[in-house]
This record gives sequence, structure tokens and C-alpha cells, in this order.
Amino acid sequence: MILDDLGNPNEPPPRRDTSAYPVGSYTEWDPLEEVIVGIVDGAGFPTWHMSLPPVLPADQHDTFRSRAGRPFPPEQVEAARRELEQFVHILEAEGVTVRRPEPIPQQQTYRTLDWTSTGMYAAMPRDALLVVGDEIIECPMAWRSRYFETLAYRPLLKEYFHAGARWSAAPKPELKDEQYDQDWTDPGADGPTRLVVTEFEPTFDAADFTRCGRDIIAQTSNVTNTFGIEWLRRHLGDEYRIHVLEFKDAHPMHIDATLVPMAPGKLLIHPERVPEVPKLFKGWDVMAAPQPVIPDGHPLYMTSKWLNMNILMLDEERVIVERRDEPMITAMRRFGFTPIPCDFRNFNSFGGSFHCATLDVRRRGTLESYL
Ligand code: DAV
Repeated sequence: MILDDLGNPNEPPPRRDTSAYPVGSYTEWDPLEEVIVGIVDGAGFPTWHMSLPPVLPADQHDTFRSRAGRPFPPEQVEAARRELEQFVHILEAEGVTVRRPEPIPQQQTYRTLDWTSTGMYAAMPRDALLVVGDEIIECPMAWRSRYFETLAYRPLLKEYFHAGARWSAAPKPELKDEQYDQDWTDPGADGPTRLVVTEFEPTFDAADFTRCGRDIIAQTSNVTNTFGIEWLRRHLGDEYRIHVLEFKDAHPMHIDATLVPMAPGKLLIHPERVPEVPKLFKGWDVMAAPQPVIPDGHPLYMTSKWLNMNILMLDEERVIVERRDEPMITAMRRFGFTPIPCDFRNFNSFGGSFHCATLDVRRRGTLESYL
């Protein structure tokens, strides 16, 4: 036996099993036990700000400018709400416990020392909260319209804390003008990536990180800066390795429609944004996502059509996919998975799909190395 300086046995730390914790998730694929599913109640166009054009589809800028601070079209919100209900039923039927946030006012103007804004929604828990191991972290989001977003989850966060979870929040950003590149111009679809966030203070969205046990893959984006990634790296400590990868994406925001680890040894990639499989994933089976099939006329206020990649794993086999996305359903079967279809196209309009709409609070598993 090896003894340390104090004469205690120097053994490796115990492999922490998530079953002992109310919050516990190390990967994107361990068996899902509890999940938060977002809500579209009160969802609205945010106050216009220069952080939006770098990521919104070009044909949506005028809509966002003219409807800033007003609700999204009620019939679309209603259709998305019905799809969320279907999604919840499917998850529950598959044995997953589903939790929901509490609506907070979104169209109410709030102010800090430097600026005013209205909110947006509590539809995408994946962006606002990051679960790593037994800890749940409130993210320092770069959009002023998302400044208070985590308040919708506070009843759940308090409950998880009382049950033994570790609950933390990154330093609350100021989001002053210095946080945004005031000279930002659009590099164009093929141009070099030019991010609108500066390194003034740490900001990140959880959706710019994807978890593979001890290895966490990250990207800088129009909401996540190097300062934010460094904060998280130091906060998480030596147990985790954060790898920052670069993709061919002139307008990056969130990694979960670009690089999607689905199971140990199985990786889904965007066929254009990931022209070469990152060396880290050497030896993994890689599938390029099939072309998305969302029709051109379907409103997508905030994203590209590549939301087809934004899937949710229930375990190493079952995967939730959009019901009308036949090419993806076929591709998933061929890749060895069991697709579970769910209608979600109306929800997609608001900027995300199954991965964005969820936060996996607990997946049964232990901390392992997969890369
Ligand atoms: O492809 O427009 C979507 C990511 C949403 N969290 C895209 C990025």
C-alpha cells in the first residue's frame, strides 16, 4: 500500500456512482433517469441587441427588430406546447422522470446598472444550466435577454440542493457594451469566423459543451468566450479535461447541431462544419448527419435546419428523433440505434430540438474515460 505524507492510504478516488445523488450525469448517453423539459409559456422576441445578428438567420432580422419585446405568434406557441406535451408523454412512457420549470414574466422590462431588456423564454434548459457529475451550474449567458432565465429553474434548483446536489453559478456577467465587438461585421457564410463576444468577462452557454465522461468537448462561439471556458476549466478541476475544438462554422452558437457523441465509440457530425473528424475521436464510428428535410416555408426564427442532429439519447441505444425526419430515422437505424419518433417541428421554430429542450439531471453511470 502506498501512503501519502500524512500516512493515509493513497488510493485512487472512488468511482462516483450517480445513483447516490439527486443530480448526476457524466455523459450524453448513460441511461436517463430524470430530465428537465423546457416550456414555451410567455415566449417572446427579445429586445433587439447587437448580439443577435451574428446567429439569427438573415431573413429573421427584420422580424426580430420589429417585434422586439412582443410575444411569439400564439398559434405557433400553442403548437409547440402540444409537441412538448407529446415529448413529455414519450419520455415518461420510456421510464424517465420529467420535471418542468416555472414560468417567469418574459415581456417585463428589467434593468441593470448599464442597460434594459426584456426576456425570451424558458424553452431551452440546455443553454442555461450545465450538469457535470453531481453539480448543476447556472451559466453566465451572453445575451441580455437571457439574464434572468435561470430564475425559471430556481424552484427545481433549490429542491435538488436540499436533496444533496451541488448547486453553483458562474460569476454574474455585467454584459456592458465592452462585452461585444462594437465593430462586428458579418464574415459571410464562407468567411473566417468572427465572434461578437469579446474577452471582457467570462460568458458561456452550456450548449457549447458536450460531455464524454472525463472529457468535455467545447467550442468558442458567439455566446461562449475563452474566458468563460477557462473559468469552467478551473471550476471543474483536475477530474475533467476540457478540449476546445474549432469547426467550419462562420456563425457558431452551441455545439449540439455540429458534434454529437451518441454512445461510447459513436459520433454524429455535421457534414460541412466538421470536414475532418477530430483526432480525439480516433477509432470511433462516425456518421455524417443526413441533409435536413424541414421545408423552406417552415419558420425557423433562430437556427439553421440542422436541428435534425439535435437528438436526445435515452441510453446507448434509444434516441429521440423528429417524426417526419425520415432520413434521420433511417440513418439512426443503420448506425445501430433504436429511434423513437416525436413530433417537434413546431417547437423547432423557437431555436432548438430535443437536446436543446432538455437538461439531463440524472443519468445512471460512473465517471469514466472514453477518449
Ligand atoms: O445549426 O443553427 C443550433 C443549435 C441550437 N442549440 C444551428 C445551431
